[in-house]
Amino acid sequence: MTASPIMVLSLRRLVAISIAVVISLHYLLVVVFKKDIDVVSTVTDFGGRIGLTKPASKEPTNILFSPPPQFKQSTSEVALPNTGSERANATFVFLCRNSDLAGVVSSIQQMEDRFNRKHGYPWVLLNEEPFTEEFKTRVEVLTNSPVHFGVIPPEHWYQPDWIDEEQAKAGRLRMTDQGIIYGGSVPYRNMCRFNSGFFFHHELLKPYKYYWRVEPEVKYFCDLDYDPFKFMEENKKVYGFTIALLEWEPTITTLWKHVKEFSKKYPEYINPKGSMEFLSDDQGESYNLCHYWSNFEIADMDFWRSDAYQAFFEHLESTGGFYYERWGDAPVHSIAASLLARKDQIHFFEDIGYRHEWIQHCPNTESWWKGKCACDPSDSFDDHYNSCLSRYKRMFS
Ligand SMILES: Nc1nc2c(ncn2[C@@H]2O[C@H](COP(=O)(O)OP(=O)(O)OP(=O)(O)O)[C@@H](O)[C@H]2O)c(=O)[nH]1
Ligand SMILES: *[C@@H]1O[C@H](CO)[C@@H](O)[C@H](O)[C@H]1NC(C)=O
Ligand SMILES: [Mg+2]
Repeated sequence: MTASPIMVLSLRRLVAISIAVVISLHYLLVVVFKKDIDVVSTVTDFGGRIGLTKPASKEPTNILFSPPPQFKQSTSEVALPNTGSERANATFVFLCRNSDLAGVVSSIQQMEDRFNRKHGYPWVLLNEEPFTEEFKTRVEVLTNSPVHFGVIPPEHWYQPDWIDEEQAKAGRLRMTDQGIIYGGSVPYRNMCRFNSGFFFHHELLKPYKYYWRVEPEVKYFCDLDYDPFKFMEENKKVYGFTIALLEWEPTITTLWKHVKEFSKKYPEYINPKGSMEFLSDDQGESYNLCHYWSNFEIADMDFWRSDAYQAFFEHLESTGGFYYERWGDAPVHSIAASLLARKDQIHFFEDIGYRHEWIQHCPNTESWWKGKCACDPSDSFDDHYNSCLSRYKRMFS
């Protein structure tokens, strides 16, 4: 079949239009890409990254072979006037194993996307054994911020020799029989003790005051349009949380007894403006099991480094309870923050949407819209009967 004159005409027109479109697209792309490249080079100038060279930010000779997209991740947003000097004295802290890699990558990427890409806070990853090269590379590609990988000194990690292993083993067997999660695990106890008493002494964390604790496989649901570290700094906060809940009693059977001993021994460390009401429903006689869930924490390491907390930790440590029972760092941190800090120094980060299996906090209404939160505001632990949030809120009403 031959083409009719009309079809030939429209074919010519089509070719002409196509050429015009291609030419204008080319110019458009040149302008757009050039803008990106300029921004990237500005970003490199105030250098968030230490020790890693950024891909060339020079004008590429051929625009079509400009840097691949992953190197342009931080363009317009980083160009906002948030330079190094505007950062708080703070870092992320991530305790993890090489085997946690997939969950680590997922958590860090979310944190970068939701918050840190605009700020450039450093990351500190800690492990009781060295991270593998693969691990480091997979993490480093996720951020333009400095990433520090550290090994934990053995004395900060392993069960001390003075612990009576027979007694510790009996405790583990008992908890295994009771069906308590990680009840039989020694590494889990090492982890809880390290988080309670040692992480903030690590060489890589010494230069910082505030930290945000991150765990593998967690979710950050919302964009953050402010800097929680600056918030902590400006408001002199000591401890920030998103989820508060009840502890499993069999894991901390004698903990409260030792806390009461500590209070008697060191009354000078107990803060008169503290929040015993959060911990106890009978003025301190018994523990109501309420604690802040420590897999999310934004807190002040100088508080953990203080004489008061050091005395508190030393007192608990001397009882061996981290190994004879299974004391979590969450109740330990929470009890200390409640007794040694003023209650107004403990902050509920209501606008940070967060999930650690199987519990989540999803902000409601206004902050949900503002933060573009990828969670269901009606699916939030806040009002659950095992939540301690109402107890926290009651202290301020
Ligand atoms: N390096 C290292 N990190 C650990 C070890 N055990 C736990 N962690 C880390 O410590 C944090 C808490 O451990 P998790 O296993 O998440 O404990 P959890 O949050 O109470 O329980 P699940 O998340 O429900 O398993 C996480 O960041 C882990 O990656 C360990 O033996 N070595
Ligand atoms: C950050 O905080 C730590 C701990 O308080 C302190 O030693 C360090 O000097 C601070 N750094 C800056 C730059 O203020
Ligand atoms: Mg966890």
